[in-house]
Amino acid sequence: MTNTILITGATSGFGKAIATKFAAAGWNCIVTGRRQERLQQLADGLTATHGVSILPLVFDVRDRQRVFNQLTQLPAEWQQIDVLVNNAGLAAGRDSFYDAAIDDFDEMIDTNVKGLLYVSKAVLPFMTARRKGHIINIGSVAGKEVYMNGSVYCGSKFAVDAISKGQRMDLLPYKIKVTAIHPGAAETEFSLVRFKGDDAKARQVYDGYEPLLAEDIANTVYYCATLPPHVCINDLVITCTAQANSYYTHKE
Ligand code: NDP
Ligand code: 8X3
Repeated sequence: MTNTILITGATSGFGKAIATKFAAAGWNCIVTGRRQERLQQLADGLTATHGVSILPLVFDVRDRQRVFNQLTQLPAEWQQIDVLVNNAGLAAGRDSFYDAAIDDFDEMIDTNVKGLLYVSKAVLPFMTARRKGHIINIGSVAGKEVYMNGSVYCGSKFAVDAISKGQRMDLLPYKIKVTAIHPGAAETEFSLVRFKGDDAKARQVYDGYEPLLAEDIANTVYYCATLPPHVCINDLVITCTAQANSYYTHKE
């Protein structure tokens, strides 16, 4: 039987690369995001290239009602979700706590933390019913060490780390794996979003070293998702070779 993966935030970056990786390996994919046109293009391209089924679902993970409407009423043939990747997320701004906008705080907490909770809760009954499944949460090195001007983004990713640990313990009786993957700097649309469309500022983040690519994270997710049933990677920190942690990146 064909495997099914659900990936949130698949219109760009890690999520798009994860969908592409799994579709190429013959998995059917549920892909989500807010930008409908991009999702449809991705779905059409993956079906045409790899002959798999793709279900695009447009919703904002912050909208609790829509998350539950969309995910709890999936067509029967899409309910056997083997892997859920909670990837949708963002940083909004890089400002001192004093200067930062409260709207930015809301956006990060609502997306990175509450969105992940809503999607997990909506999908979980399909997994517990089968006593089988795998939740892969995308955290960050920012969820391991706090850096200046990143208090709330870091806080949201510390929450992802803690929630992943809690989910793992609570879901043991249901044989559901929980993996948290914590990437360092990767060149996606992440910095463009963080700096609200300021391309020059976004590019600077990746100057002077070779950052991770979205495909590196997709390969890592694929590795974790395809281990034997008795093996679970619990927690995985991945950076480019030039980066040691949140604080130290060697730039030339
Ligand atoms: P991108 O900006 O390239 O992609 C983010 C994705 O999340 C998009 O598909 C976007 O879709 C989706 N998304 C954002 N907000 C929402 C929302 N409210 N509802 C639904 N979907 C949403 O960034 P990345 O691929 O880099 O980021 C993916 C994840 O990886 C994030 O959780 C990020 O925090 C994390 N991360 C990124 C790192 C990096 O350096 N790039 C490093 C460590 C972690 P749309 O806008 O269409 O809704
Ligand atoms: C994204 C990586 O270092 O910008 O989570 O926080 S970082």
